[in-house]
Amino acid sequence: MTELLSDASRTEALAPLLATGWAETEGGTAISKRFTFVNFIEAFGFMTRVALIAEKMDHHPEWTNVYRSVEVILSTHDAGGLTEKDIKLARKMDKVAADD
Ligand code: HBI
Repeated sequence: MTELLSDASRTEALAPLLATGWAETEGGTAISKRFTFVNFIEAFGFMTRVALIAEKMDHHPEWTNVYRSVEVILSTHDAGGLTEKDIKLARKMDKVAADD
């Protein structure tokens, strides 16, 4: 099972993600971000691409789509909080969103 991030590695890993719009949820067990696209098709395309990546990683986002925005929450349920898997998926999501 993937382990929770230590305080030091968590701080280091989170800094660049917080700079791109990710935020720690209350209690610190997850990170969240709202991605906004030009239209529904772009938003759904993002979700489709991320779904393939998530399945490959065996790590799945909690997310909601409303029209052209996608609200994402990442946490490792098995570990009860943030792990390297969440950090990796967050980085990949930022890449997919930027790659238009
Ligand atoms: N996705 N976000 C998230 N957190 C998990 O703990 C998790 C998952 N996807 C699959 C998964 N765990 C499985 O490895 C286990 O439930 C077997």
